[in-house]
Amino acid sequence: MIRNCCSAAVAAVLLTTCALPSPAQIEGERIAISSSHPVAAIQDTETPAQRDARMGWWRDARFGMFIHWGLYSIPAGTWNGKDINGIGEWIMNSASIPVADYKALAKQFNPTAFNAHDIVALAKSAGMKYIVITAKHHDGFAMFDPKADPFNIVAATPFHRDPIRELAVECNKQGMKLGFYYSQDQDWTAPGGAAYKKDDHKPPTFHWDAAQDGDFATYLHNKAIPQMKELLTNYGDFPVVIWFDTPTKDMSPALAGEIVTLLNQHPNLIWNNRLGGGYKGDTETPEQFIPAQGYPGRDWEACMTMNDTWGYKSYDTNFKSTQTLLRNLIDIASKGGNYLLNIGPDSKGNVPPAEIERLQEVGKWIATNSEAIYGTKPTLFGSEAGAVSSTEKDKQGKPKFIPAWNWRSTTAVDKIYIELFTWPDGNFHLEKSPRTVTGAYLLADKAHNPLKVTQTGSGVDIALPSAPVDPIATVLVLNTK
Ligand code: H79
Repeated sequence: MIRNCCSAAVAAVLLTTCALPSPAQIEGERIAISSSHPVAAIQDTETPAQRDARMGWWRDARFGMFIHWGLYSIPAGTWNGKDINGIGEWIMNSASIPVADYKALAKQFNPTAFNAHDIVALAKSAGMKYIVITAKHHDGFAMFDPKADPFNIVAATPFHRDPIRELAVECNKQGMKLGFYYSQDQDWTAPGGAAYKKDDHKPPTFHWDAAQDGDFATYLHNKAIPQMKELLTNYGDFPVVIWFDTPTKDMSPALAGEIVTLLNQHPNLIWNNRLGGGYKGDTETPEQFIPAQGYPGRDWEACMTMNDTWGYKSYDTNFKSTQTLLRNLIDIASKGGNYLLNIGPDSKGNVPPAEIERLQEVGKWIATNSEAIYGTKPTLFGSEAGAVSSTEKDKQGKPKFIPAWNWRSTTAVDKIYIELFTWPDGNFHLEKSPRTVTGAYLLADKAHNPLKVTQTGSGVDIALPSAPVDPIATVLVLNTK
């Protein structure tokens, strides 16, 4: 008998089409199904305990590396001598490059400097716990070795190597997790796959070459689903994540259901909210912004670039400072999210030095302060993140959230971490402490020399040294009960 299920109709659907009706699911408390799907996804049928177990490593991880790498790294933001505005991996679309011309780039792609060991080691040294790489972006070029379509790095380039396999091997060796980004909806070089059409978006995002004409379902059946099958089965323990993107209305509930049937065969897999067809997936995915309060009750991951592009652009040097990147990580952790921070290797496979430098600096901070990031829970306060303006409005006309950057907080069972961005003069003062503070020290101080704690009514004062240990963020640890 199915208990705790929303409606008889959904229960019937579950019984007839769900791939995984195990006894545990039938016995357990069921997570409510929010919309009726032709195929129940694992998120619809698992118990909260099963969900916690599946999401556990991901929730603890907090920091991952996004890699956008593909043929677009060859033009690197320039086409026919013109700089093309916008994000580098969109150049085929933004410059309306004909399919045949874009496909011809494959013959020049020979990234001999690519070194999977070094990339995984870079992620490790940055303190990242997982990598998500573009197995196929919107341009339709596969960075792996699919039998399903010859437009791929092994068959169509002089490189003839599968960087996804090399990364999988290295991730295994170095204890890193690996996930795949797969553009399931847009595929600008496959007939039927140029999914951003006139109806959905303003020019120049509709298809621009007759070679793109075709039927979306045919594209999905002939290319995307077979390739996803190969990605899900040919790489050992990986992927642990599938990162979908840009669903349009072409991805009907029925077509998305076919993909879900495939995903359900991999019960530990985590996938995001961008499949389409009404599926919510596991994670919210704010892109290029950090939500004011996170997403209470939902797992979430902010994906962000270090400069203004995902795929390599030779002239984009607008890199954020290490301070900004690190404070973003802390801000996100304090709101219960993960930070998926992008690198964009060039057409030889080199990671831009500005990216390496920043990642190593972030990693240095984490090496000292990891305890305040991994496996922590969100802030017990909240108002330190900022406040809604009484005068300014955002783009939607709602009161604008103005972030504050004095400090953030993360939480453990018996500790409160305060990540101080602005160094207070003398004391760190908490107006109201949610727990009794029994002691305090600076995390960077290996001796844990106690700092003076003074109770002030319902609040507390912590006496600080005159200067921060790290001007970007110094972590104050409060022992609590
Ligand atoms: O993979 C990265 C992006 O390529 C992808 N998501 C991240 C993770 C993404 N696809 N679409 N979008 C992000 C947003 C779309 C932006 C657009 Fe445009 C605005 C498409 C058309 C107008 C930017 C400007 C790209 C072309 C012109």
